[in-house]
Amino acid sequence: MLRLKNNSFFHFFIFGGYSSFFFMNEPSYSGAAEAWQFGFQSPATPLMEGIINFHNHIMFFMFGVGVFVMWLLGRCLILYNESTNTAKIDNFTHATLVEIVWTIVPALILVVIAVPSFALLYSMDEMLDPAVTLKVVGHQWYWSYEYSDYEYLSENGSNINFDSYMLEEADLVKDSAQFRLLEVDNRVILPIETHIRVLVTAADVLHSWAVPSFGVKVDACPGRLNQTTLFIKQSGIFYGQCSELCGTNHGFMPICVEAVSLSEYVEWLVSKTS
Ligand SMILES: [Cu+2]
Repeated sequence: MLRLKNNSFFHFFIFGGYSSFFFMNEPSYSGAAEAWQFGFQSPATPLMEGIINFHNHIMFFMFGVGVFVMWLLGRCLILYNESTNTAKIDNFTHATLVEIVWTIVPALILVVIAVPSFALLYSMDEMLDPAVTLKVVGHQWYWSYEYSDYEYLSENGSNINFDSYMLEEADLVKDSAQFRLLEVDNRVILPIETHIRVLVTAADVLHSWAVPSFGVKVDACPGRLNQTTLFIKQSGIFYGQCSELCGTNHGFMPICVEAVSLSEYVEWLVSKTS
């Protein structure tokens, strides 16, 4: 049901709505891909909502332009057919009015697309005084995570850090909601409705930390620290995968984020540090 409310009219009209219609009876919400999915995953951050809205905005123009160009092509095929050449449109070439129109109209369409595009692009770069910092390190072939803000919580001043490996098929709990190739042994725990800074880097080769429901895909480059922001709006389990070809097990280093309430997050922190 969650999928439905997130699809706007245009998205529904074009194709996303059909996937919502057929998959309305999902048992429970998790941020994972589903079979025969056409549209986006449900957005869990304002950024992903912005991305989906922008997609719908562009699709509107894309369909208009597509239909118009196809119509023009069809007219050309009919009117300029060699055997039945009935074209009597001498003023169509070197016609100043037509040339003004087909220069200005596409320019206006580009402006209407560009303005929200830049707004979205710059808002994705915005870092609002984060309350939590998560450091993500890509390895061949697993992720490791560090929470560097909580040294004072532990007695020996150590940070919270752990590795996150994919669970093998044999280790999955039968009849549970675990996904093959997406479930990990140690999930990332993050609080909802909190501004989170994510710092992404790699230890060996290029990786990419990507979670579709968050609208996040950040390259993990060795020797370089990339930054992105997260504001998760709903609790749940969100899956992603490494999105930069990084070697043999590139497809087997999934990302699993568990978004919980702030109080549950604090409980988890305490259990990790004590
Ligand atoms: Cu990778």
